[in-house]
Amino acid sequence: MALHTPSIDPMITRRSLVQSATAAAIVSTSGIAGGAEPSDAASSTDPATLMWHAKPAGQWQEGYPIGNGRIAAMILGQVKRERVQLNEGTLFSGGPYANVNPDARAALPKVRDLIFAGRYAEAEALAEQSVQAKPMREMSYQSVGDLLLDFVDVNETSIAEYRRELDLDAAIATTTFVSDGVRYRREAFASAVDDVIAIRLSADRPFSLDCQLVSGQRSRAEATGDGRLMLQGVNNSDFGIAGRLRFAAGIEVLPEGGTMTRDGTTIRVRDARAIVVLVATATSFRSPVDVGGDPAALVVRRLATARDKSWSALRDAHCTDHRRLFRRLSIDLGTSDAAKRPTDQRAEHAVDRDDPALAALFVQFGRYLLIASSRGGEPANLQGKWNDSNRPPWGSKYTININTEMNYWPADSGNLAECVEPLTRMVEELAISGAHTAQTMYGARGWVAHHNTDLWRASGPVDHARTGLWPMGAAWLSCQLWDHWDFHRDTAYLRRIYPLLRGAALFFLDALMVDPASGTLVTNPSLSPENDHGHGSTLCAGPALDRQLLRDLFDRTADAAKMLRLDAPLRRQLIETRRKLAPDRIGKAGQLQEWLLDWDGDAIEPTHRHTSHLYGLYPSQQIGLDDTPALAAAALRSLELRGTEATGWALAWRINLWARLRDAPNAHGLVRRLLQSAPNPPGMLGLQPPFQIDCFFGGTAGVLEMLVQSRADIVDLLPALPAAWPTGRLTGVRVRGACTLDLMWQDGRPTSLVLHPERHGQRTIRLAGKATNVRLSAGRRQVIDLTTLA
Ligand code: FUC
Repeated sequence: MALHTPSIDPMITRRSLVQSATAAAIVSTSGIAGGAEPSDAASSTDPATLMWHAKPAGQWQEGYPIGNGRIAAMILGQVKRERVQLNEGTLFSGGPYANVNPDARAALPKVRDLIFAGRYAEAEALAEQSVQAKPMREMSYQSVGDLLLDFVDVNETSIAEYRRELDLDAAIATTTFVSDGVRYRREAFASAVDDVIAIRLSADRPFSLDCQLVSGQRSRAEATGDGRLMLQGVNNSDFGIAGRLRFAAGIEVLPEGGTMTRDGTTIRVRDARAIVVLVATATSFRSPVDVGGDPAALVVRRLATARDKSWSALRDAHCTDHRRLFRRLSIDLGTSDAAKRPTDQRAEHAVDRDDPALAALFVQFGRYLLIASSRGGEPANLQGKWNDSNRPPWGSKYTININTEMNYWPADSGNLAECVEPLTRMVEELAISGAHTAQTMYGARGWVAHHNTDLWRASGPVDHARTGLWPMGAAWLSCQLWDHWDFHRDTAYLRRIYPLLRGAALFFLDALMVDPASGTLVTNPSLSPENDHGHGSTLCAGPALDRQLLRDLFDRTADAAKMLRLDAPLRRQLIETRRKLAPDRIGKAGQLQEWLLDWDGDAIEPTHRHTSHLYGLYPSQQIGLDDTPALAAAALRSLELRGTEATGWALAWRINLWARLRDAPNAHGLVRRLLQSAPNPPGMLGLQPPFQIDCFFGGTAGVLEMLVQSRADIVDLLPALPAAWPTGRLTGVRVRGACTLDLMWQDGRPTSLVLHPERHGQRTIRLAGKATNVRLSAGRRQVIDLTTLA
């Protein structure tokens, strides 16, 4: 991709590209009823938003994920039997339940005493027995099943010109190949407008197809009309919690030409010119306490509405809807020859070959995934919305000691505010369950959540005490929502989340303990996720993460109360309590202490994947080079001690941490490692199961954080720009304080900066130690004079 010169409006070239692509798509696609020849109309003209592979997915993880935020599918691109694996965001095991252990409240004082006495292993044994939730495991996210498309005439031994593409800008997955001289083409997308997955199969000669719906769930498929199948079932029970959800998946097969018959539950189409297959799925889930919906009726209604539209109408509505979000941000970090290769080959060499465009593609892929997995339904879970197993790793649910929050790190900087709504709603529901847990388990007001939750918003401490007995989930989630507010400064949203912040804070006013050794207020029992401090357990009192989270939580709750003119006495109490928390401490290795005591050197795993004690540096802004240089230097030392070997999400976190330390070489080194080694869904990156989605989101946030940072009303330009991206362009990135900006740079220096403020106010723009102040008027585009920063 060519870089635009600074004098050209960056949006102009982009817009004309986009218009010609859309026009081409409209001209060459036709309705369900009309004939259509295979064409290249779906191919994006912009390699900056195109992933492609020269071979089918070997394993499920290498498929292309599509989703409308609520339902999703993995497209494997296989030639003879195409497997389209289906997901519905609310298909979890179990039913409404709460998981508080009735013995917990009585056992907690003893556990606390043992921890204060330094008898950590005993505390852990007792907690394991008497405090951990019942059941000790949560419910897990499930697969609906597979749509199997068997191409009767395709000869697997004669395949040529194979190519599959995921066009991130159109949100369409395409597979094309030639078999025995016949050219096949398949397109698939998940429409948020029509709430269906839509697939169109075509060839340049009449072809035949067998079509089935299969599922590993307790279910039955039946034919419900010509070309119609409906699969209905009940979800699995898990860990003693009965399956109470009903679900349905329906397909509608619409051939153009040829004949259609049925053989049991197999639909057979012969000699069609093209075939459209529509898929809808739903469950009876209405809320964590209501499973009374009618999934079959929903499926029938969605299919009936979609089938009345032409293919091009479905497709155009989908593309327009997706692009409304996707096109808000564009990124160009320069290009190289490597960019011409298939995406998997680029990823394989991400560390040893210069490929700046791959990092830009990664950002757009992260944004694509968020749109596809977090709109209108459940938040993006541990695998986003893509899971082909009924016993997935960690239940493919919500791990809230880092992973779920990380999923939302790029939502605001990536200009996708709508995608946060499912998270906000989940936190609102979790606060209801969490109030029950706070009361019955701790005898405390407010609400509490531990390190995981699921569709049913379970809030007790699950799994083992050494990973699960961490009472900070509500605090972290609430701070994440506050940050969303800070990017937009919308008072209605602040009013909405204030009760969540307030409830999370109230819990700690009741549950904090005085540490007998230091006299400070601490959490107890807790742990620094999921790190064993080397004194018999992970359990401890007052780890750094908890204290940092509490400072944020108390500050933000007090600030919100002030802005909303509410709860003056509570505000004072929060400010008072905050003062009694222990400060961050620097240990004997010059590191930021992970625990209250200087145990970092004793930890069983010194290079542990979690960098919990660096929360204060990122995502929080308590620690920074400008305001707390000594703590920032200690955080840097901790980061060095943690090393560079880590799982995907842990690398992604470290990219953000190095970016906050304005260390471009280290941040960039980890970007390249992440591009090469993160687990995939899309075959973009080397395979490394188990698959988790978080690293794509954390990595996307990290690249953006290297280019622009914001804090209160300060914007830092190119704080960690690596030498490998000397010239580039970023448009539509959002900064805190309700503003987006377009930035161009050349030879490592900004050449153009345009702000698009949504509110009046003062803003400080900084570049490498220089600063300029600008006054902004809401709705008035402002070109910034960069000479003052030269
Ligand atoms: C936390 C991490 C694991 C994994 C799991 C889902 O427990 O420590 O690495 O990401 O969540």
